[in-house]
Amino acid sequence: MRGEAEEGATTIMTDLDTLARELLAGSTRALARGLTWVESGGERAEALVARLYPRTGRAHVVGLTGAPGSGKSTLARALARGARARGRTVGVLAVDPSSPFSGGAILGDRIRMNDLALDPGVFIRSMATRGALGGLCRAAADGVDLLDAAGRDLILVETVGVGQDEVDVMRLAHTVVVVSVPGLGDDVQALKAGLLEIADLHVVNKADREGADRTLGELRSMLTLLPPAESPAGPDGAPAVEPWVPPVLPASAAREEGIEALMDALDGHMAYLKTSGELDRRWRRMVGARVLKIAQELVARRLAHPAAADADVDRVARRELSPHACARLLLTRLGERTSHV
Ligand SMILES: Nc1nc2c(ncn2[C@@H]2O[C@H](COP(=O)(O)OP(=O)(O)O)[C@@H](O)[C@H]2O)c(=O)[nH]1
Ligand SMILES: [Mg+2]
Repeated sequence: MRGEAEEGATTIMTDLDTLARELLAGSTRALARGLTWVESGGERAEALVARLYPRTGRAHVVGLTGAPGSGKSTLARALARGARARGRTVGVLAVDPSSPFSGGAILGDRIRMNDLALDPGVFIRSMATRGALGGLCRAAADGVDLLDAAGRDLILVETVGVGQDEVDVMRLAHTVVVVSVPGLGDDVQALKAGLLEIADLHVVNKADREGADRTLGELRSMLTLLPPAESPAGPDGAPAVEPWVPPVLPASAAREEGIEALMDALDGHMAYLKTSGELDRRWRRMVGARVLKIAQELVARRLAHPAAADADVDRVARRELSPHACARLLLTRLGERTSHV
């Protein structure tokens, strides 16, 4: 938690060059400060990402998604420990789209993850962007860039698997892990949220509980109903590689069971992405989606100044202009304005 002393100390670091340099050198304080910048967005966040973006591309970005309470945070912590045991550094971004009123939950996450706080090789941060249209995705992607540039080998992005925004956050990951728990309800929920389609890996967490085997079986048979993945051609005309079949793995994050197998599967997926050439294609899709999100956020924020449209809307009210023509007019004007929003 930030106190006055730290605030005071960090103000001398607000200079972009210093911040970027310290972040690249691995300073966790600079990382924390930078994440606060990208959380609030705006000009300095853009400038920081612009500075760091060329230094990204090393990390394996893994998305963890699933219903609230399925154990994503616990799993992130277990994976962080496992990765540390393999000599890797870790960054965890818990992305929370909720309103200002749910600050308690965010704080709770921070406290639960505290036992790893003494290891500088694990950096954990909850991120909230309050009500900003598309801002969640933008901030999450920027946060991943910062962690990547700071040299974190494994980046875990945790988000509740409800709503389009969160599915979009998962599209920023190389590997998407969908977390379910024993019991049918959650599988149906995953299906509803379109999560089955984006899963590269399934974890049935809380396998210490009754019914885990049944859930594993149900999930596996549900997956056979999905259309088969296209067999990707190898890079440079190499023979086609077998399509990836998402593994369904049991785990008990709380007891740290099944974590090694899960880490092997994560490595296996990255190896698949590389050998199949899918990594480049996926990366292209990832940045494409990201650019679009940023553009959407910019447009949404500019349109959020209703005064700019007042005169035109008056004309619509008088039926001098159609609503469609007015909307197009607004967009044209947006393109003409160069001001930073
Ligand atoms: N029995 C059992 N409980 C777990 C396991 N993993 C997490 N939990 C518990 O489930 C609750 C929700 O966990 P949390 O990680 O906060 O879930 P999240 O909302 O998905 O991040 C907590 O009380 C955890 O202690 C597990 O493997 N087995
Ligand atoms: Mg959580």
